[in-house]
Amino acid sequence: MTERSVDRATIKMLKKARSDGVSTAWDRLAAQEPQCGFGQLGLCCRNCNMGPCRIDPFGDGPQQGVCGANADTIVARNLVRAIAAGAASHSDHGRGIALTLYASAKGEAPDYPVKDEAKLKALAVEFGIATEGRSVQEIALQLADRVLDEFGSKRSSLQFVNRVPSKRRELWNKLGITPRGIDREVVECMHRTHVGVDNDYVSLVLQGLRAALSDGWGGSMVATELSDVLFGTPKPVRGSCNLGVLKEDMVNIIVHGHEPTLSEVIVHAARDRELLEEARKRGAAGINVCGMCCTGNEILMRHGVPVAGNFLQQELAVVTGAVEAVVVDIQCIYPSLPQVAGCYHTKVISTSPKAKFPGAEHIPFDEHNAVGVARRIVRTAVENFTNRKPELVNIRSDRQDYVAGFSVEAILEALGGSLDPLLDVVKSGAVKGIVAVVGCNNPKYKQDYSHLTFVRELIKRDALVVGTGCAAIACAKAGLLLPEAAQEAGEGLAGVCRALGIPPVLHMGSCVDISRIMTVAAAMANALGVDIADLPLAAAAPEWMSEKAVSIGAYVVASGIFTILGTVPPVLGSKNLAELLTAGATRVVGAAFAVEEDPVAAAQLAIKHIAAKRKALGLDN
Ligand code: NFS
Repeated sequence: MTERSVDRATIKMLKKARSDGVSTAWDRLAAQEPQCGFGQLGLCCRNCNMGPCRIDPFGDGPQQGVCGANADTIVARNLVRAIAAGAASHSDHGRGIALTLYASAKGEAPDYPVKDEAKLKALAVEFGIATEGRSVQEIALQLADRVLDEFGSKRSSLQFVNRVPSKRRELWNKLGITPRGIDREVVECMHRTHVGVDNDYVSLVLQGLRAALSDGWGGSMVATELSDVLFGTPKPVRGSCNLGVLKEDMVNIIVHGHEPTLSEVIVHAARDRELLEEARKRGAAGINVCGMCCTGNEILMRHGVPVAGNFLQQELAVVTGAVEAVVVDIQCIYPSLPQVAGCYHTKVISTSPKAKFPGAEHIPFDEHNAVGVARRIVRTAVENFTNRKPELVNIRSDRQDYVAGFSVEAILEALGGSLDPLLDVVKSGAVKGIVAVVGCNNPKYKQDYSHLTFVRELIKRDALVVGTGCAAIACAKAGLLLPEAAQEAGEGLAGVCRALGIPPVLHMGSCVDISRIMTVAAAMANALGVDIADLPLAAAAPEWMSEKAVSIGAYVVASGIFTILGTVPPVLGSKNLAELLTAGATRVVGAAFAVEEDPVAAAQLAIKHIAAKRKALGLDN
């Protein structure tokens, strides 16, 4: 099992899964092998019913599909559709939050009052909405309305694009990739990739970038900013993580998915006196809510709720035999969960009309009666406690403390109110640069190994790491989110961490919160009067797997940040496209992708890139 993960808790539970006769993602991957070579290269097309078609990568067989599309067109169309799906996922999540704010402002969602009025007002000002002498409700209603307009906007640019340095905005305008409506760019991707529309791979990729930008500077940013308004802007908070956060003597509820709307009220309902009494009557000492994946990140950032693990651990949490309910909403949830749960007493409860799971119990979530639904869900879990099979319970003690909650506002506060101290240590070279490490786990690669190796190599070389998503949870499990982890950092970075009392890896939230990283990058560039592409920054998704990660990578590169992918994307079937993404893009948007599966070599690439940027800025002369 050590070839599957570097995480001890994971390895132990994989052994238990095997002895319990439960198959996991790793087993299903083995059953899929060898995986389809055409698919891996991005060379199969199912976009119309003259197909499916595939291009022979060796040049002996067909080089065109029935419609005449060649490898470049097919690979580009597939890539653009992946970006569209990823952007749609983040953006639809953002829409959900905007609709909740709208309902809250109209008095129709009493369980969601505005928690951060200062942030509401700051955003209102950004959107040109008057705040003087107006009630929170009035401002919230107009802001929600205006943000919802961004999805199908008639404007030529999204509002948050104004955060971007002018040099970059001019570049986007020149290239015709300034994102307009959030929905519009996704629709245009689907239109252009329909049979017989856009067949030029460069033109297709540019639209892909525009859709991705509508995610990063649109849907994701909406999700982050309005979540802060509704649920509070994160501040540094201590918590603990890994499967050891489950408690043998308690009702364990795992909330898994992405939208904080659900998890926030479940956390609340689990503190309800009557439900706690019910739990005690059934012999439980209390109710223990834990997060999983990005929903875990949302509630850990705001409440320090423990996180049971990252993407590849969702089935393993059930394998502990100690989980009464896994409550899911949307995204990154395995369809296999009800099947695994069937081997234990665990109930899988789906809640979103957008995401149903055969074998799960569906309790539809309703933001107008959120706490009522949350209580029903928690009660279902409590009632399930007596069905636990003690002979199948095995919670290992692996747990690790961390500090998370580094929103932009929290970082500014740690710096004493302005970005200057950060810019100063970057200029002095104590911090060489900043690297964003984000994204998933992927069973094709040893779980957490690439994340941790990459991050450790970077902090050793004085690069400050900012993380989100499953990458950040990997760092949390390894103790890298503690201020004490500064001892693993190089002298310069360690000194800065000690002076500010921060860890060398800052957890900035869930995947939509990569928008926080973009906001910081833009603010740094604006403060220095340069473009984002001029800064000593890099990004990496060492173990990515989802279409959302493809969209993220695309908007990060289009924003001017060099991005390293640790798992190979399905684009190698087109030499032209691969060249465009890994080299040509630098000439177009000032940044490109690199693909490097070895995390040590990947870290060297990031460090080299940062050194070049420092030199160009005249910092190390
Ligand atoms: Ni983001 Fe990957 Fe999912 Fe979060 Fe985890 S798998 S792209 S990190 S939970 S969204």
